[in-house]
Amino acid sequence: MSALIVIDVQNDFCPGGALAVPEGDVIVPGINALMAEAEAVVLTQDWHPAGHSSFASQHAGQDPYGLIDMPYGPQVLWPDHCVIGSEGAAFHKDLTTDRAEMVIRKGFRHAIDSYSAFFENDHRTPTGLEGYLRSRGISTLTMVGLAADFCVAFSAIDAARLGFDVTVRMDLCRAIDLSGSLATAKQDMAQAGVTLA
Ligand code: VGL
Ligand code: ZN
Repeated sequence: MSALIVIDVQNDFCPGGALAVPEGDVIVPGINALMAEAEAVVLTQDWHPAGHSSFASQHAGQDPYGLIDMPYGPQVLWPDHCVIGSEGAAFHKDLTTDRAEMVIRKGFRHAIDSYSAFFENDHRTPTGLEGYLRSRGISTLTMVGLAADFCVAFSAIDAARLGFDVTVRMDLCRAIDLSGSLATAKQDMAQAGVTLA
């Protein structure tokens, strides 16, 4: 059985949002069309408490898009975004959410970020998505959404390492592209055995 995983199609990642991904909204109609045909649909939602440790605003002297060392490894600092319950954290208004059987929220622990839908940024703490998919007999995944070079790439690489058959529809993703991060993400995905379509 297969599932479509729609990553973080939220207002803050769309034009006008706090961490806007260029053209983040143009993929919405194509994602809706794919959801209509999918066997199962999972949505992910970036979901941070106010004052989250990934926000540059919490680190004196640091600007957004800088890099710091966290106890679990390097972490990019972001503008405040996807704060729990805010309009920015809501799904894009045109995204059809009715087909979603599961919404998985991530990044809700103050001290650790979570790009991947499977593991937090320590690469150890599970979100529970693996167990959910396996217990439903789902072994084939198609991923789409935002941002291609962060949450989509981390999710796809983790899924491939866990043994899922993973395809990323790059035409239905858009990237932040911080100093070459999109090219690196594509290379890393291909190397992990992810199919880029
Ligand atoms: C994301 C940066 C911070 C993403 C989430 O969805 O790609 N990127 N939080
Ligand atoms: Zn985030």
